[in-house]
Amino acid sequence: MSNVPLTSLQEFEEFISVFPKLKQDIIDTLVEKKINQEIIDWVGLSIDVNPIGGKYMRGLSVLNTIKDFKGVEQLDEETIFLGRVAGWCIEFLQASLLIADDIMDGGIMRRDRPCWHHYPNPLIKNLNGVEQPIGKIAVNDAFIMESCIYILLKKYFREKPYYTKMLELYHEISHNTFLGQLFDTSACHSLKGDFSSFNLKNYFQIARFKTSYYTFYTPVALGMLMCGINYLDPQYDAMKELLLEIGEYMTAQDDYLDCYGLPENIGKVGSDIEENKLSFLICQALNYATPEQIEELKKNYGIDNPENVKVVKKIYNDLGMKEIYRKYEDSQYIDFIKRIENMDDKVPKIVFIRLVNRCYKRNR
Ligand code: DMA
Ligand code: MG
Ligand code: MG
Ligand code: MG
Repeated sequence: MSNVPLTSLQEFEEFISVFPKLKQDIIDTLVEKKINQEIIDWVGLSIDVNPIGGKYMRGLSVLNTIKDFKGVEQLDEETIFLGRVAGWCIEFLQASLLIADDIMDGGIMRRDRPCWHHYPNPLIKNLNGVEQPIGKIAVNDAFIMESCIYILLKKYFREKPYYTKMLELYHEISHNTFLGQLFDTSACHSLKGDFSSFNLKNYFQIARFKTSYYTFYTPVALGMLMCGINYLDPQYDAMKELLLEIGEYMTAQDDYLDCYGLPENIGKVGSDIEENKLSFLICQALNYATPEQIEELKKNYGIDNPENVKVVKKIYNDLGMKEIYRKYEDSQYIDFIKRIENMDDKVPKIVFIRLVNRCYKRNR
């Protein structure tokens, strides 16, 4: 199963090559509205920066799913192009989510550049010699990124028989993600040292809502929809459950990398401990810690101070967190592969294997 190809460099480049056209489509709608050039430039910059620079795992997965269901030889140019457009729409959703997420999480870096709300503001240049950040307008830019989805869907899919279903899918999974983000941020606003809601059951529920739906379920559901398959049919319930669990797995990895990943690999600076996040690592730590260690965690977790963070990381290390994680990552991977092997063929197995392999042992 490890020899299933991930996305080729060529497909990666072809996916990216569609982007300038989509940007132009969006800009054209602003020109039609006779919007000021300054504003058009602002939106243009936001489009140049925010959806770009990620791994494009979500975006690429739509066309991969179509290929896996139909077979590459069956695809015409239009279907391939539309698969990429639908994929870019998920990347626009991701762009909007990340802008908002970085505001809520106090992010500094994203994809090796400043988070959008810290990004140099193109309209207020060097006030008193000091560069000004985008700041609060970033909230509105998150909305604009999200609205780009519907400009593109309307332009390219309006005449398709599945257009309404596609809109419903984007709306529903966006809603689920927003709920997940609410759950995530409200959990970390609990009193410092109050770990009463910090358990793996809550953790995986948050992960499912904030990540799984838009990251794993949506690309596959979209690909199926574009192949004329009703992904909502109960015969695909097991598929949905597996995809949501793969999303939980990827979120646990994100939390591990928040603490142990290298900024040059992950393109961001971890802050889950400082932000009092209900993260995979703190849940695991609470499962293994002695009462004394739990007391120390209560005193030091959720404080934005390097000394307190150091104490938390030392406890993680004393508990053998890297080993706990490695065991989880390996055993979960083996479990996924076994389940995929035992599934019937309603969904080509390669759809899942590609996604699981994309995650396994990732460091970025
Ligand atoms: C982010 O979770 C989830 C969404 C929907 C963007 P997170 O805050 O852990 O992500 P990151 O570590 O990338 O900031
Ligand atoms: Mg977050
Ligand atoms: Mg975040
Ligand atoms: Mg994170």
